[in-house]
Amino acid sequence: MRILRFQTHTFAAPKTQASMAGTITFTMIKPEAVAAGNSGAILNKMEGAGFRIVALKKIQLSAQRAGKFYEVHAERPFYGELVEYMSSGPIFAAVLEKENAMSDFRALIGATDPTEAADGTIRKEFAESKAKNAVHGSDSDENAALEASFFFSDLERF
Ligand code: RTP
Ligand code: MG
Repeated sequence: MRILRFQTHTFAAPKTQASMAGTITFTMIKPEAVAAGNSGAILNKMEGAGFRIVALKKIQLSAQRAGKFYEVHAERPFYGELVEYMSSGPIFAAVLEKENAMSDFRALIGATDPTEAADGTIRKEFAESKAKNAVHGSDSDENAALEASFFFSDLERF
Protein backbone atom coordinates (compact mmCIF):
# COMPACT_ATOMS: atom_id res chain seq x y z
CA MET A 1 0.00 0.00 0.00
CA ARG A 2 1.28 3.45 -0.90
CA ILE A 3 1.56 5.86 1.95
CA LEU A 4 0.68 9.37 1.04
CA ARG A 5 2.91 11.86 2.66
CA PHE A 6 1.69 15.37 3.08
CA GLN A 7 4.38 17.90 2.87
CA THR A 8 4.31 20.40 5.68
CA HIS A 9 4.78 24.02 4.84
CA THR A 10 6.15 26.69 7.06
CA PHE A 11 4.12 29.84 6.76
CA ALA A 12 6.35 32.83 7.22
CA ALA A 13 5.00 36.34 7.62
CA PRO A 14 5.24 38.18 4.31
CA LYS A 15 8.47 40.13 4.15
CA THR A 16 7.93 43.80 3.58
CA GLN A 17 10.27 46.72 3.92
CA ALA A 18 8.43 47.44 7.15
CA SER A 19 10.58 44.86 8.94
CA MET A 20 13.84 46.59 7.99
CA ALA A 21 15.61 48.64 10.66
CA GLY A 22 14.98 52.35 10.56
CA THR A 23 12.17 52.34 8.01
CA ILE A 24 9.12 52.24 10.27
CA THR A 25 7.72 54.42 12.98
CA PHE A 26 4.58 54.29 15.08
CA THR A 27 2.04 57.07 15.54
CA MET A 28 -1.25 57.77 17.25
CA ILE A 29 -3.73 60.51 16.43
CA LYS A 30 -4.71 61.48 19.96
CA PRO A 31 -8.29 61.69 21.32
CA GLU A 32 -8.85 65.45 21.04
CA ALA A 33 -7.66 65.51 17.40
CA VAL A 34 -9.94 62.58 16.51
CA ALA A 35 -12.87 64.25 18.32
CA ALA A 36 -12.20 67.54 16.50
CA GLY A 37 -12.52 65.78 13.13
CA ASN A 38 -8.87 66.28 12.20
CA SER A 39 -7.95 62.62 11.59
CA GLY A 40 -8.27 62.79 7.80
CA ALA A 41 -6.30 66.03 7.49
CA ILE A 42 -3.54 64.66 9.75
CA LEU A 43 -3.29 61.36 7.82
CA ASN A 44 -3.18 63.42 4.62
CA LYS A 45 -0.18 65.37 5.97
CA MET A 46 1.59 62.14 6.84
CA GLU A 47 1.04 60.63 3.38
CA GLY A 48 1.86 63.97 1.75
CA ALA A 49 5.23 63.93 3.53
CA GLY A 50 6.03 60.55 2.00
CA PHE A 51 4.99 58.17 4.76
CA ARG A 52 3.26 54.99 3.62
CA ILE A 53 0.51 53.67 5.89
CA VAL A 54 1.49 50.07 6.73
CA ALA A 55 -1.24 49.56 9.35
CA LEU A 56 -4.10 51.68 10.71
CA LYS A 57 -6.88 51.17 13.24
CA LYS A 58 -9.34 53.19 15.34
CA ILE A 59 -9.32 51.99 18.92
CA GLN A 60 -10.03 53.25 22.45
CA LEU A 61 -7.41 52.40 25.06
CA SER A 62 -8.47 51.41 28.55
CA ALA A 63 -6.70 53.37 31.30
CA GLN A 64 -4.74 50.21 32.04
CA ARG A 65 -3.50 49.85 28.45
CA ALA A 66 -2.71 53.57 28.15
CA GLY A 67 -0.79 53.28 31.43
CA LYS A 68 1.18 50.36 30.02
CA PHE A 69 1.94 52.18 26.77
CA TYR A 70 3.28 55.24 28.64
CA GLU A 71 4.96 53.21 31.43
CA VAL A 72 8.27 54.96 30.69
CA HIS A 73 6.66 58.20 31.96
CA ALA A 74 5.29 56.62 35.15
CA GLU A 75 7.44 58.83 37.40
CA ARG A 76 6.68 62.07 35.53
CA PRO A 77 4.24 64.52 37.18
CA PHE A 78 1.91 64.47 34.14
CA TYR A 79 1.59 60.65 33.99
CA GLY A 80 -1.88 60.41 35.59
CA GLU A 81 -3.24 63.20 33.42
CA LEU A 82 -1.64 61.62 30.32
CA VAL A 83 -3.19 58.20 30.99
CA GLU A 84 -6.62 59.73 31.63
CA TYR A 85 -6.43 61.81 28.46
CA MET A 86 -5.16 59.01 26.20
CA SER A 87 -7.97 56.73 27.36
CA SER A 88 -10.67 59.45 27.17
CA GLY A 89 -11.79 58.64 23.61
CA PRO A 90 -10.90 56.75 20.46
CA ILE A 91 -7.54 57.25 18.79
CA PHE A 92 -6.08 56.18 15.47
CA ALA A 93 -2.99 53.99 15.80
CA ALA A 94 -0.78 53.55 12.74
CA VAL A 95 2.49 52.10 11.55
CA LEU A 96 4.21 54.28 8.95
CA GLU A 97 7.02 53.48 6.55
CA LYS A 98 9.65 55.76 5.02
CA GLU A 99 13.43 55.98 4.95
CA ASN A 100 14.60 57.46 8.27
CA ALA A 101 11.02 57.09 9.46
CA MET A 102 11.46 57.84 13.15
CA SER A 103 13.51 61.04 12.85
CA ASP A 104 11.72 62.35 9.75
CA PHE A 105 8.39 61.81 11.49
CA ARG A 106 9.51 63.62 14.66
CA ALA A 107 10.45 66.55 12.40
CA LEU A 108 7.04 66.42 10.71
CA ILE A 109 5.10 66.49 14.00
CA GLY A 110 7.23 69.19 15.65
CA ALA A 111 8.02 69.98 19.29
CA THR A 112 5.92 68.50 22.13
CA ASP A 113 4.68 71.99 23.02
CA PRO A 114 2.87 73.49 20.00
CA THR A 115 4.01 76.99 20.96
CA GLU A 116 7.55 75.74 20.27
CA ALA A 117 6.65 73.72 17.15
CA ALA A 118 7.94 74.98 13.80
CA ASP A 119 5.58 76.35 11.14
CA GLY A 120 4.20 73.64 8.89
CA THR A 121 4.42 70.90 11.53
CA ILE A 122 1.39 68.83 12.50
CA ARG A 123 1.47 69.97 16.13
CA LYS A 124 1.77 73.63 15.14
CA GLU A 125 -1.38 73.26 13.05
CA PHE A 126 -3.48 70.85 15.09
CA ALA A 127 -2.28 70.65 18.74
CA GLU A 128 -4.38 72.31 21.46
CA SER A 129 -1.66 72.37 24.14
CA LYS A 130 1.52 70.65 25.33
CA ALA A 131 -0.59 67.88 26.85
CA LYS A 132 -3.23 67.66 24.10
CA ASN A 133 -0.78 67.75 21.24
CA ALA A 134 -2.68 65.90 18.47
CA VAL A 135 -0.19 63.15 17.64
CA HIS A 136 2.33 60.73 19.06
CA GLY A 137 5.59 59.77 17.37
CA SER A 138 8.06 57.10 18.48
CA ASP A 139 11.36 58.43 19.83
CA SER A 140 13.70 55.62 18.69
CA ASP A 141 13.74 52.76 16.18
CA GLU A 142 13.61 50.32 19.07
CA ASN A 143 10.53 51.97 20.58
CA ALA A 144 8.92 52.21 17.13
CA ALA A 145 9.14 48.42 16.80
CA LEU A 146 7.87 47.84 20.36
CA GLU A 147 5.00 50.33 20.02
CA ALA A 148 3.94 48.97 16.61
CA SER A 149 3.80 45.47 18.12
CA PHE A 150 1.75 46.78 21.06
CA PHE A 151 -1.10 47.48 18.59
CA PHE A 152 -0.55 45.35 15.48
CA SER A 153 0.29 41.76 14.62
CA ASP A 154 2.31 40.96 11.47
CA LEU A 155 -0.94 39.91 9.77
CA GLU A 156 -2.29 43.47 10.11
CA ARG A 157 0.67 45.12 8.32
CA PHE A 158 0.76 45.56 4.56
P1 RTP B 1 4.83 61.63 22.26
O1 RTP B 1 5.59 60.60 23.05
O2 RTP B 1 3.34 61.63 22.53
O3 RTP B 1 5.16 61.58 20.79
O4 RTP B 1 5.32 63.07 22.72
P2 RTP B 1 6.81 63.60 22.92
O5 RTP B 1 7.80 62.50 22.69
O6 RTP B 1 6.96 64.84 22.11
O7 RTP B 1 6.78 64.00 24.45
P3 RTP B 1 7.04 63.09 25.75
O8 RTP B 1 8.03 63.78 26.61
O9 RTP B 1 7.32 61.67 25.34
O10 RTP B 1 5.62 63.16 26.48
C1 RTP B 1 4.58 62.27 26.15
C2 RTP B 1 3.27 63.03 26.14
O11 RTP B 1 2.91 63.42 27.45
C3 RTP B 1 2.19 64.65 27.39
N1 RTP B 1 2.92 65.66 28.13
N2 RTP B 1 2.31 66.51 28.91
N3 RTP B 1 1.75 68.57 30.74
C4 RTP B 1 3.01 68.37 30.35
O12 RTP B 1 3.94 69.05 30.74
C5 RTP B 1 3.27 67.29 29.42
N4 RTP B 1 4.46 66.93 28.96
C6 RTP B 1 4.22 65.91 28.14
C7 RTP B 1 2.07 65.04 25.94
O13 RTP B 1 0.85 64.50 25.43
C8 RTP B 1 3.27 64.33 25.34
O14 RTP B 1 3.11 64.16 23.96
MG1 MG C 1 7.58 60.58 23.57
